[in-house]
Amino acid sequence: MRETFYITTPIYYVNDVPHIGHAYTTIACDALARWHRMKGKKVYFLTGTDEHGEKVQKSAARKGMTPRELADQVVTNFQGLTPALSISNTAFIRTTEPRHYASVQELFRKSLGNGDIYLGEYEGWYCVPDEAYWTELQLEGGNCPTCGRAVEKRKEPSYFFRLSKYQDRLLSFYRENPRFIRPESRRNEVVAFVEGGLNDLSVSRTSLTWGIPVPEAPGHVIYVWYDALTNYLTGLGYPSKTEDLATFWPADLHMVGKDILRFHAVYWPAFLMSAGVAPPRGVFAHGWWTVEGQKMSKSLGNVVDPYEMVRKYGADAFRYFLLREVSFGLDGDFSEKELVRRANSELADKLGNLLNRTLGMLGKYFASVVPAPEAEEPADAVLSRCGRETAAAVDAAMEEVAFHKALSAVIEFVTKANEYVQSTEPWTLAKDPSKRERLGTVLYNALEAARIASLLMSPVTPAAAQRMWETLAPGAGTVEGALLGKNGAWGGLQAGITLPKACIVFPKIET
Ligand code: ME8
Repeated sequence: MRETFYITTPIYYVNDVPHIGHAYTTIACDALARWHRMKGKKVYFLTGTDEHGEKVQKSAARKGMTPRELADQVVTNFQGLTPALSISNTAFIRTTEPRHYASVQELFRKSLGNGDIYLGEYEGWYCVPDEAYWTELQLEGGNCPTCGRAVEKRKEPSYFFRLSKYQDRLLSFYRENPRFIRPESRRNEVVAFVEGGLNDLSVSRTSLTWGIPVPEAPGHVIYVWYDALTNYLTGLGYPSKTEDLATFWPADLHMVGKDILRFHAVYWPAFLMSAGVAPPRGVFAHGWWTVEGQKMSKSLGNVVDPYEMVRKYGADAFRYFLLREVSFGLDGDFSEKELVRRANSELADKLGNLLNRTLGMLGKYFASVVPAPEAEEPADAVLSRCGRETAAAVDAAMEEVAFHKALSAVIEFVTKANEYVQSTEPWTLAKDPSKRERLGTVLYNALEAARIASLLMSPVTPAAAQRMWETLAPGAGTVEGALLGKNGAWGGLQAGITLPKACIVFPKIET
């Protein structure tokens, strides 16, 4: 049976337009989805929108719309990210879909039935923008500990989830699954939080109407995080026993920002354990972007619009920068100047140039027909070994969700391939007819390095990789459909085919 891989993005609130944070999570998931497909796995990649809750209700009221009208309008901005950013998601889920109501209510009913959800009364400090209650102790300077904004005292009848009961089960789950929470530093934070003791969690609201009703409890609406997390099951068809559910659950990876790790790594597995559903296999928390050294905020007017970045630089360069610039998991600083510098010096000057200059020489010396490689010299062996080692290094990096390592390995390989061309001097070989075989071998190897690089880059720069691929492997299908095992071995470039005289996949970005 084919191995499977189920990856999810958080579902995004429709009270706002997409920004770099949304683009980042989605692009990271897309790169992983593409990589696992290339390894021959059957991949399910889910993204979508979180449409209930107080934030959306309030935003809509401010705009004089119903929450549904606002959701219908804003969702198109998130759905539009798929083509704009070259995202290969399998499906898109909206929490306002009837199938999701059925799913959330079923999960909730399971825990009501076994007593893990009970009716009580909630009193606490509520942060409206974050939709989170805090205890007196958790407040920082009287404000919300995550966003720093003012909180308000609230009291209401509420259903509670018996989270306290799951403390030990969660801790042993973390122990038995050391890779469940990544990166390691975040895992330690979560473990410490759970070790500190868990309070039961309020999972319904009476103060709110925009949400999924608690089954058989008029006036109670299910807490937006309980609703939202369940999307990962709904997407596969839960509660119906669908083939997708049997094939892809438990999820391999929920990719999230560091601010929403606790919901995914503590509450979500506990809800599932209570309902008798297996918890996911992994949660990875990435860091946050500042913009030119400053916190991104509407009031500063420095919110990065992914659509604008794509218009200015293309999706490939934007994707590349986000995944190349920081050690995945840590915070980073977004700067357009840095984006342009990296795109020009790494993508255009190194990768693009390797292909284009070699095609130029092939045109000049071999009428663009790929020669068969002849006797191998030490420099050739070094290059092909480097190609094989790079593929292995990229694989290891992608397994540990370290995009920056994968990309720097590919760029290093491309740099070596350019040095190979520089040191073998095809232009000198071309002057000596007795060196014709050697010249052919050198050009073959340089093109082969570009072919391998295009395959390894394709999860991150899919459009350029496709152009390189159709140039170097005509008739081999799309790079999206390529398999590492079948297409990634050194020597896959076909001799005897005619290639174009030039191919500029990464034009220099003018500033
Ligand atoms: O949290 N840098 O939705 P959301 C990097 N609906 N990532 C950032 C960021 C920044 N400056 N700002 C935000 C929600 N993010 C819930 C999720 S899932 C069941 C429900 C990331 O629209 C943030 O970390 O607020 C999070 O992963 C995503 O954008 C959230 O978006």
